[in-house]
Amino acid sequence: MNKPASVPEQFDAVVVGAGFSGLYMLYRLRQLGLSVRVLESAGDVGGTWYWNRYPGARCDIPTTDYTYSFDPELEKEWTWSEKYATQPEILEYLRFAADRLGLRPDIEFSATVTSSRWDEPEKRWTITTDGGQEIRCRYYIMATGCLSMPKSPDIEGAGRFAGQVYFTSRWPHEGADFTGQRVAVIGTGSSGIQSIPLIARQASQLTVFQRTPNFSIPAHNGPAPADRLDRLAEDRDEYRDAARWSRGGVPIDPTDILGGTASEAVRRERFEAAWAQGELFGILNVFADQGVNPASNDIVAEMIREKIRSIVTDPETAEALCPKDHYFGTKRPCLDTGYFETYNLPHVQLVDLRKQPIVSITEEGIETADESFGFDAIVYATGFDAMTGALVGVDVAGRDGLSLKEKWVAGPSTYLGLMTTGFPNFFMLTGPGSPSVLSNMTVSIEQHVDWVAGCLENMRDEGLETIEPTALAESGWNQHVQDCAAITLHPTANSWYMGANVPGKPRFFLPYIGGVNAYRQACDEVASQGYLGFRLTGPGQDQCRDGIIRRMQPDVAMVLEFMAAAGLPPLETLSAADARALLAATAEASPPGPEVGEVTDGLIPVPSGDLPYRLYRPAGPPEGPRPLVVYFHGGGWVLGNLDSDDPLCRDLCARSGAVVVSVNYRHAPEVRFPAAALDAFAAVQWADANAIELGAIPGQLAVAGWSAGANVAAVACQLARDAEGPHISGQLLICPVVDSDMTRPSYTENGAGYILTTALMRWFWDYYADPADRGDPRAAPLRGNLEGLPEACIVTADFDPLRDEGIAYARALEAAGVPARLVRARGHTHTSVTMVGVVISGAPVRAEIGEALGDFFPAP
Ligand code: N01
Repeated sequence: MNKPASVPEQFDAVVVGAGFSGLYMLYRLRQLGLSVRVLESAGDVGGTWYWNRYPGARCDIPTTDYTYSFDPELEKEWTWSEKYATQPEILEYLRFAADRLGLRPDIEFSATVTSSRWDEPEKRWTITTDGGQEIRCRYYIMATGCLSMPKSPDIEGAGRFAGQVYFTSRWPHEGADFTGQRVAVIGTGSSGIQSIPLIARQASQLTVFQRTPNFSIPAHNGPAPADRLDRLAEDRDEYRDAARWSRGGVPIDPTDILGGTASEAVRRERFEAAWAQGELFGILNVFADQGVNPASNDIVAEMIREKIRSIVTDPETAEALCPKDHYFGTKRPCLDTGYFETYNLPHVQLVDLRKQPIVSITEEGIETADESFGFDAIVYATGFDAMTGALVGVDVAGRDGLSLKEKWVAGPSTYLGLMTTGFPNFFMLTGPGSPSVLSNMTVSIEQHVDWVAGCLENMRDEGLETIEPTALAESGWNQHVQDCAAITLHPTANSWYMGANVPGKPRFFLPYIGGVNAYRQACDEVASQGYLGFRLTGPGQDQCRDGIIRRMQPDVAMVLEFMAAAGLPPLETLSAADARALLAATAEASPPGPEVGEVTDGLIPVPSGDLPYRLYRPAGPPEGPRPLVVYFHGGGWVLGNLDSDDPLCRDLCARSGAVVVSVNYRHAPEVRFPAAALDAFAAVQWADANAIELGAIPGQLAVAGWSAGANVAAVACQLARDAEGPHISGQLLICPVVDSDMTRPSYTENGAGYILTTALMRWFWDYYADPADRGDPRAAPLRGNLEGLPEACIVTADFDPLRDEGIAYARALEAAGVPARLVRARGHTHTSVTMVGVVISGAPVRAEIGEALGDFFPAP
């Protein structure tokens, strides 16, 4: 029912789409007393479940969880018939919900939004539909779904085929009958994998064209899972709450078992249990580290490949069906019913497009590099322009005519996946940068809708008219989304999560992988902090609390949470002996760091006695001497030893290709200032004099250290300069202590909560040096003469009390004519960069450090 274009209708809000998200949004907006119009291009409610009617289409989240949870009454009135419901049943459910909640009067069907523009003076959106209708509204909400814009066929000759053509994503309402037909299916994603077994039942001949084999596990469909039903019956609210605060939106017990350290029996048992259970979040939870650790992932992947080989009788077909070019989970895994078994049927053939690519679609069928196939029907199961396609598919013009498509040309940019700068009052439900497709959609949808409703309610109560994220908040969120992805294996895959399935689409990890729980927490904090990162305006009002909601690297935050949960006592409350024991226990439990060629321990004879050292020699060529790095461990001159920094030394050795000699200098309180610094200098002199014996190139020596170790390394450089030798090629100072002034802003900002605290630093200083000595350049090298020192690489971390003195040292060195490279470890703490094998986001920083170390020496 299209209205004449002349008089724009006015609504408080327009919602585009009447699927799961649009329907609930409408319900919530109505509750707020807003006037709403939902525009839906389909002829009925249902969204994805309206369009995707292909045979075998089902949800792959158990129906106990793939359901609205906002209304207990609604829940009571609907009973799902099976664990994974069919498309008709889910569509029926959404119809039932729309009717039960009386939503239909506010929905206009067969109305496709073609364009929309923001009118700044009026502070309203004007929405235009394909019928020429214009609607004006204050709030414009896209409930358009993540997988709703089919990917256009990108195969040569696609329009030429004379037979029947079907798209899984636009299946005819009357269905398709393939009885007696020769059918081709192109694509083996979820849609292909669900439909192929059913198409095979009808077709006289089925040929599947596979470009990338996909991981799939049996759905084991049947009655809804009894354990979940029991939990729901016992305490529905508790169960739903557990889902809301879970990682994926379905309650599971996250494992802490690591693939690498689990026994073969445990690995097998966990995998078989997940295989038998047939749930996505089960098979993604075999090991805690399978999403981030290639070796752990390989264990799960290989077990799935074993299953495929055991099901498919023809070995060549089985091998072609085994995914090998991506890590398990980095492309969306599938649940199937008899998928692999289908290839055992005599009339079903698999064509491996990696071996024989499609050359063209012809009038009669499909021509590959090796063969010509004749077909009566071709089914495209080729996927979607995911997450952004439906949003930029509408011509959306924000402030000053800014087009969404143009703004996102290099990839989507959002704040919380909910809004984007330049587009006031424009909301996206499950947009890019939110968990959406990585989660149980129904849980994520309800969270988004509730957040938007809460936001609009707040605006109404405060008399505000517009809301828009700031550029800072948005870029901070984009960074966080990418940081979360970067520590996983996901960016390695050519997946639709990465935009890799659509030719020309920027490669950009689209959803938020930090978890439904972490995401909800971030959204809640934004709201409770006065809508941090949003500008809100209204008559006589302009509010903005600008800021970034998540600046810390996600794995660093996890480590801090883990340590807080472990309830360890603050080191500064312990005696030196107890603190050392605690640190030794931590070192014992830490991953070992990378393999190196050779590790030997020895003693350095210095005037004060023998200092233990450990030498690390890189593996592999070239044979012969290498540059030498003398390394000093961290620990505030009180703690630490050769073991505490062993993984870091291995890492430095492996990355730089230098021989690393780690020196255990004497510690306070037993021996106080300046013993540690003098030991360091003596060790450097010894290493220089014994370079040949150490397998090093004479004259190519650098020093390195972390924290207090960086302090003594920096001091050793000053002492060597003053003594006119030995020659030091460079100094690598990781989060160094270079001053005893504890008043810099980083001490205020980061003085508590990030492991190295102001109190702990005070504890270290008190053990190490008398207050009168703390200004001595051998304690505070920043206060010394910096001229003529070796070039430096200084690493500082955002959440380190020592950050600002590290930066000050780099600047002071530069001012004294000493080249100083400053590496800023974004989102890191004082300790996290050094946590080899624990904090994955530290690896790129250490790669940069390794490169800097290499640069100290002449090219080999
Ligand atoms: O699409 P896909 P889908 N030549 O992109 C191939 C959800 N969903 O519709 O991998 C040859 O996954 C392509 O090959 P490749 C779910 O989130 C859920 O199946 O790009 N082949 C791939 O094999 C899912 O992930 C359910 O090399 C071409 C396939 O087509 C998402 O929707 C059910 C090609 C596309 O797979 C999308 O699934 C269905 C070409 N030119 C979908 N272009 C549930 O169970 C593409 N391909 C809830």
